Amino acid sequence: RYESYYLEKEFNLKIFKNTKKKIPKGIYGITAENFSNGRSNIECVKEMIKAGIKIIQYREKNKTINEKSREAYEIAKICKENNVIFIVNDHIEIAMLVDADGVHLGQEDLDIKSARKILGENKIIGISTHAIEEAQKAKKDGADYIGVGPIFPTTTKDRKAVGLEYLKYIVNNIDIPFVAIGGIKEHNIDKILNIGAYSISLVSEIVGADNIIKKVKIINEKIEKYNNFN
Ligand code: 3NM
Repeated sequence: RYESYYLEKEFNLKIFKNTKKKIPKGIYGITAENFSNGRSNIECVKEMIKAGIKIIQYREKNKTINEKSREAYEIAKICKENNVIFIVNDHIEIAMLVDADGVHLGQEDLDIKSARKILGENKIIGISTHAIEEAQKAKKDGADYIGVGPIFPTTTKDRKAVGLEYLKYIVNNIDIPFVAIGGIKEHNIDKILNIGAYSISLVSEIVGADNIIKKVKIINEKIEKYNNFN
């Protein structure tokens, strides 16, 4: 039992009121408390927003469902106050509970069509893809965007890198907003930008930075040099 009924009452939420937003181009922020240099997820979110990031995904694998619900609620509030899009990783029930803008699914989670039935047309549904067939299926099933990765080796997610060829394929063949992800750092982001990008996630590189605001500024300066974001 998720106690969602009680949390819903406690939070006094109105669900399904938003109209759907598009995922913005540029940096896609994701929480990762284990890689955050001792900062909490909420501290990281506040810093990422101060740095100008316009979309935040709450990704948390190690807490109880109630801890995650409460944290997601806090982050949803912060995002709303700052006009930042808020996505919940894995948990469609938490996304609904806190009236997030959308949900991000993994290949092993609920399928997109079922998620769409539950969330309706006004919410964003994204899905991680690691192979061409997964990307094609995501598009066919009506995903609003896809994750493309892990491009480079990463310790943030337990998955083998797919390499730049997969990103090239997506850029040239699949017409859907996408987030390039996995092992992307300040020192290798040019390789992504050279191929083309809609949105990019640098998870540990940003949440683990000594200074999140400075790090985001440096990354944004690199992004601005390429016109494929315009
Ligand atoms: N999803 P970092 S890779 C959360 O390929 C996540 O679907 C991936 O973290 C995917 O930027 C990944 O620290 C981890 O490597 C990305």
